[in-house]
Amino acid sequence: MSNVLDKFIRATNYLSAAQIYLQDNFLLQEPLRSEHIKPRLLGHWGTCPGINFTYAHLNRAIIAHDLEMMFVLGPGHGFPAVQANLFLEGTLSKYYPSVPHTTQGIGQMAKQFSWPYGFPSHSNPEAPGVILEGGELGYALSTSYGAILDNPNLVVACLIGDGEAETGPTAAAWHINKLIDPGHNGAVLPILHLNGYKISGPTMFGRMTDEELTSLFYGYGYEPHIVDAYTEEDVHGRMMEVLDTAVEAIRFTQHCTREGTLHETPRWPMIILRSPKGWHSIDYIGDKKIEDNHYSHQVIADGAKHKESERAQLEAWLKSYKFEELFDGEKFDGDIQSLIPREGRKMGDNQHAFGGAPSYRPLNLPSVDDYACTALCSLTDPICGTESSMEKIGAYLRDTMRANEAERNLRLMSPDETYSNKLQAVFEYTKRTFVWPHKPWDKDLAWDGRVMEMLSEHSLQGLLQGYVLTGRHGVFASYEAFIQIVASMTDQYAKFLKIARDVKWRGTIASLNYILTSTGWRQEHNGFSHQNPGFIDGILQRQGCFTNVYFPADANTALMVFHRMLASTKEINVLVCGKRPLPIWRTLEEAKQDVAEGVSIWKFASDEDPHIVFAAAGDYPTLEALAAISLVRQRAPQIRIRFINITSLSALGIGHSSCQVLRHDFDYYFTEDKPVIINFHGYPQTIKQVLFDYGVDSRRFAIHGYEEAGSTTTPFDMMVRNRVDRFHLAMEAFARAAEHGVLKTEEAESLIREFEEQLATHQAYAKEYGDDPQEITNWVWESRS
Ligand SMILES: Cc1ncc(C[n+]2csc(CCOP(=O)(O)OP(=O)(O)O)c2C)c(N)n1
Ligand SMILES: [Mg+2]
Repeated sequence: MSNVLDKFIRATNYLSAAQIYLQDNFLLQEPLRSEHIKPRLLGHWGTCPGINFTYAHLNRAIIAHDLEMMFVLGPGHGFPAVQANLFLEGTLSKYYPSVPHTTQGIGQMAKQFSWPYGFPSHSNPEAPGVILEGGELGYALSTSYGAILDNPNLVVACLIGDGEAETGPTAAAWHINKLIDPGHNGAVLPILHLNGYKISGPTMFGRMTDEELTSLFYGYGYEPHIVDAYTEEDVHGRMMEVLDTAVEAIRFTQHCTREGTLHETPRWPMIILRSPKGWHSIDYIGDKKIEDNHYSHQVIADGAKHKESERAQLEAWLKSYKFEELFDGEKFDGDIQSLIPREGRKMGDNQHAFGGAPSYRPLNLPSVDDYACTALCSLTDPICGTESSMEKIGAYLRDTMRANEAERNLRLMSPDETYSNKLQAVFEYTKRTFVWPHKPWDKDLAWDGRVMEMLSEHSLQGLLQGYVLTGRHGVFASYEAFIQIVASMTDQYAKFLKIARDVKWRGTIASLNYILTSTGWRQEHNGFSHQNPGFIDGILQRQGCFTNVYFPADANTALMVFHRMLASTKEINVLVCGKRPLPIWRTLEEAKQDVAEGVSIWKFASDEDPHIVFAAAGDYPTLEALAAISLVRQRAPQIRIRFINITSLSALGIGHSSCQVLRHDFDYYFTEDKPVIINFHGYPQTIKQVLFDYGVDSRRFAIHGYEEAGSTTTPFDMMVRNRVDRFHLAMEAFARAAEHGVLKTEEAESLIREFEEQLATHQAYAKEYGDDPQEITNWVWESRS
């Protein structure tokens, strides 16, 4: 078997190197000349041999144990190795008929690698079987764990770079084993690729002793197995033995749990593969140590096109694989073919990685009508008619989980915040998954729960990506301020999605859905550190028709948004709203329309032929804008006002995604020439960028939003400090009305002075009593009869 494995690895090593260097003479049938070498050598060699070694051994294990296995590669720069294996197993030709399993196909694959309009240099969504780019390192382990949730027969072999393992996200993700119930989930087999080096120096893990490594990973809860290519006489034998042991351990743990005979904490296997970086390549170039050193990371012998000596070294190295013994120009050696798993078992063709049926099934969504709030904002009673959007969503999520119980395809990810974000209704149906020991006083914990709680946003994001990319549904609920921790991961996901959406053999997947709550406007008790509406900016920068940011103004609208998010596919959706009770402004029917259209004129707060337009995006900003309209109407009734609510912003501007921008043209809502006062949940700059493409006269727009002002203060003072409160908005309206001759200048100045005094009085009140005046807290909308 060692000989068979060796041949397979020689073949994939050769094919990996051929991709990096060759634009011709792909089988080295002629002496290697300069013109055979690509003009721009772009790729990474050092990690490839270890990947090829691992992939070949995994193939053997798949065949021996009839495993349903997927491969997740952490260091995505090792893509030549993945591509070589996809080619060898026939998956590449299946999805790319232009790359047949022939000499010509080898040439195509090699020439097109890292070539303009060819194959990318890193793992990518256009490669079959890939669910992680691995360009930005650190996310392989959490993504792998996401893939095996609710896939009881799946094993994900996850290869983690030892440099990658230094990242915070990977460091945290080792703990995800504590959330994996072997009864209902598959297993991740982590393989730490300990090649000792990263780009330009040694790795921390590479210089740890076996004992230190074993203790570390044992402490994380794993059973570590070291395969040391430096010391093992028979490294193939050792790797086979370790893989067999690992597979048996996984199956035993799963079997016992499923039979109800495992009661202790499960201990999953993991593998530490100690092998030289750039294994089996060039020892030295001049006096520079290449193999087993960081110099093998990228292209070695990068002067080969122009320097004869390096070309000779490159040629000798490539010839050392004796590829001609492995491929006769038509077919690969029988031993190599014997190591290719049967159809349905090839790692690159694992159907979980492709979305679509049968992995993806739409959710059974309960009717939203049953959850609608019917008491609209009352004229006199400040309490009646208020509802918490989050409590509504919690109830809806609970029942959606219940409605999909048989499918087991919906999970909530939360960094320890299900309760504090008021989504705890889900615990009437499910629990937080937690497999490590429970104490009698623990609450809402179970081995098998639909809620994944871990104080590691990176881990949750990775879990969600892995879960969604393998066809299931999930929601990530976070404090708005702290979701920024994963902004870069979301960016990377958005890149993946942007490309994946156009790959025809990738099937439907659910959208990646975020609920951002505990928003900055009600962080008066936590203060400045808990205010950060920046995440939405990143989402709105994503070009394309697949990102939405929703700002539901009340619980009915929040419900409709949430329903839309769960039903949508291949998008990134962000729902932003508070968790405390707020007035209900919209019937469910109106809310439906607001969400469908993204922007709407609220008739109850609007006059015909307005002098001024107020617009708001966000629940607290909407409330303050409506309160401002009330004030203006009381003090200057001659000013006619229109109120517009913006429920959705997307990359293309105001309105809802999929490139359907607005039902009517921009001027229909915002008029051609009237002043517009926008009260926005996030940074004013965000709205400015959205407005730019509408070609508006910016002098017409006054944009109020979060101005980075905050502290431990009262809720209303938090608004005032950022000038999004009713008084600042009303003052803005008076000033604009005066500019347009709707209000006399002296009258406007007098009103502005009066409101400034009011603000000073409120501030003094807050300082003295530590709270807001009742008339602010208990304000209710009074309609004009
Ligand atoms: C988060 C992140 N930081 C930095 C980089 C730049 N980078 C690319 S490869 C690499 C070294 C990776 O080392 P390792 O994980 O050991 O990979 P291997 O040795 O298998 O090539 C670095 C730092 C990156 N891609 N992602
Ligand atoms: Mg490394």
